[in-house]
Amino acid sequence: MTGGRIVAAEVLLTSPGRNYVTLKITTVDGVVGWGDATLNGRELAVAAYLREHLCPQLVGRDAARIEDTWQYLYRGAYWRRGPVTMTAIGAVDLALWDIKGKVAGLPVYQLLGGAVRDRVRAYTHATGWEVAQLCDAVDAATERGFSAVRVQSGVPGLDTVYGVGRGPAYEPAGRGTVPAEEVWDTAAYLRHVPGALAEVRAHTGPGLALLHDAHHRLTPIEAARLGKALEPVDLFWLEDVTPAENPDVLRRVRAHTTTPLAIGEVFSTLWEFQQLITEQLIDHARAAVTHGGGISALRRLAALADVWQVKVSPHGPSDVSPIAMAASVHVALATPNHGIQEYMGYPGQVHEVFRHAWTCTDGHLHPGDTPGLGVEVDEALAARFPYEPALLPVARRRDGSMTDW
Ligand code: KDG
Ligand code: MG
Repeated sequence: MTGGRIVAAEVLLTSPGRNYVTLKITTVDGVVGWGDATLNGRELAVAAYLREHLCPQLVGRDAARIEDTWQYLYRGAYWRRGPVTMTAIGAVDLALWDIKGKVAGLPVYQLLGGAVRDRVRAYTHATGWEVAQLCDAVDAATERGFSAVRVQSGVPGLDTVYGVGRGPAYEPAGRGTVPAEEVWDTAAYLRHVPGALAEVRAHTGPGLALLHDAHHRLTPIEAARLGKALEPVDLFWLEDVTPAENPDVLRRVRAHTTTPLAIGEVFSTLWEFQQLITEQLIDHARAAVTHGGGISALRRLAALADVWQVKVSPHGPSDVSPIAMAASVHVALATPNHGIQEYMGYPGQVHEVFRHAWTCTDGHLHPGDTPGLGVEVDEALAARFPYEPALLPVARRRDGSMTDW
């Protein structure tokens, strides 16, 4: 049995604490595969792309032909690449791998060659307006067993800072149809962050892996300066230190600092990574398994990265649904050059809507041994949480001009 032809492809929207877009593919044999199609703040665009364009093309196709379907959808659109297109293709890819695993009676990681490690190291987030509060958050993460923690600090004079929340967890997307506006001041950030992270390092001692996300805000020379200033902190990585639209500029950053660099959560394809990997301008490729085109695409990325001693360390905030988290962890378990998996955790009743076999214990993830991806969606419960428009913030400099959020 291969799973047979696809007889239905449907899109579900749900918001059990935050918005998710889910693809459900059903085969003639009654096997159901689940894919994640969530693109934070642009959910309806992907839902429409799937409903209007891909779902009709999926019906009647052989569910077993995963790679052929990927190629068909990628090359077939003519308008290739881009986050909406690639997230939609990623959702289809995940659902088809789920079906293949269920048909084979095997967890997806077994189909990918089997485990190359016993468990997948994860990092989580710690956030604090003041250093003392940040240190408390780091301690709380290590008490939960995490050996790697992303640290985001408040900046004096700024009321909003990327990664630093007002509640216990930081959820950047705000409800409504118009984005919140934040004020950003790079000079204030650069003055404060090296000292704040040095205090965190002094608090933790040398053993803990500390990560920091600059979230695309710096110019190349500012990025170089920050990387250099943070060298004594011995970061595991400095993330999205500058917008990577011009890969060449990473050469300048690299020339000035040995702080490891991680980039790529907003990338959609292998080609955006190509130069960064082949010139070893980054240490960790951060593609999300869905936004980057699915398991099939992430495996190709890992194969390319492995040649250049670059690790694949996928994006995993709460906007990557538990279905995508499952897929990411299956790939991680079976991929030699996997680095670390981001695990922010989930708000509300997400774990009840998406019942998952994967576990997060002592700072490590495991996909479980349920056939397929190991996630089932409780559709009745999902329907009780209707989609609500929500958007990521935008950012302006102190003079009112737009900058990168
Ligand atoms: O939707 C945007 C978030 O996914 C992003 O801001 C989170 O940068 C992020 C991270 O590293 O988790
Ligand atoms: Mg990030």
